[in-house]
Amino acid sequence: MRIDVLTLFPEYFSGLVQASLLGRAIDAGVLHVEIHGLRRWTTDRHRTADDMPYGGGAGMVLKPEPFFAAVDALYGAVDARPRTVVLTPRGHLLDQRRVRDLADSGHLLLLCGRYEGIDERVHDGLAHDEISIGDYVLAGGEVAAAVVIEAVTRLQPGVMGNVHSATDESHADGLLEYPQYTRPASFRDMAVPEILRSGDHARVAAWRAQQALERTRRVRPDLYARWERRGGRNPHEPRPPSDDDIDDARD
Ligand code: JFH
Repeated sequence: MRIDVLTLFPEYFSGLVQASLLGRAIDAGVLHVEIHGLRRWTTDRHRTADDMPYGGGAGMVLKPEPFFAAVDALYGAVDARPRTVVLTPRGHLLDQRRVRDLADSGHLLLLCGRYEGIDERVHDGLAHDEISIGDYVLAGGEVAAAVVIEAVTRLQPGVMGNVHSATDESHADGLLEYPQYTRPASFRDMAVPEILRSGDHARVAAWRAQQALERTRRVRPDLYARWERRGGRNPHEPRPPSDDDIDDARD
């Protein structure tokens, strides 16, 4: 998979691409990441990428020209463009289903804004999706792009061995994870639950399911309600399509 990033702050990504998961994926040839500094496609002597918002209001908005110039220069024809995603607080909420979908695109382009955001014509003319990583406001799209890169990378074949097939499926059943323990059996007066050391696999499974359920009800009543609505079991059943599935495809 190839992931390109367009950003005013390319240096934000230098540590990331060398970090263990991504670094390994890149070394293994499973992932190719290219970070592009947006200022390269500015034309005035001050390398200006932002301007005041039409209609007034606080802050600055990123100009459209550098984004379009970058995309033209990097990919040329419209049908040669990667799947282009803008990170923005107004986007579709990122969840594991969307991560899976992005991970299946062979080539992603992540557009990172700053200040108050990006000129709407970039959204209209270049973006296939708008994605938010959560309902809080970051200072720019870079951290959100890093989240997407990491989540998508661990789904690439060969990156994780097979550990996520099982765990992600169980997360996909819509419940939070059960508590996990490793040695020692007792640590600072905190003991590992006896059931987990019993070797009774059926009781272990039942205990884990009950723990997951209790935790979900307490911490994530929204997930719990959905889990109940869906019949209270069943990993990964196809669900009826929702409006959120339809992203305005451009080009
Ligand atoms: C980003 C920023 C918008 C406007 C009401 C809430 C926001 C500040 C580019 C993604 C997630 C981001 C994110 C992504 C890209 C940019 C800062 C944007 C507003 C109106 C203020 C600039 C933030 N999931 N959170 N944040 N900003 N307000």
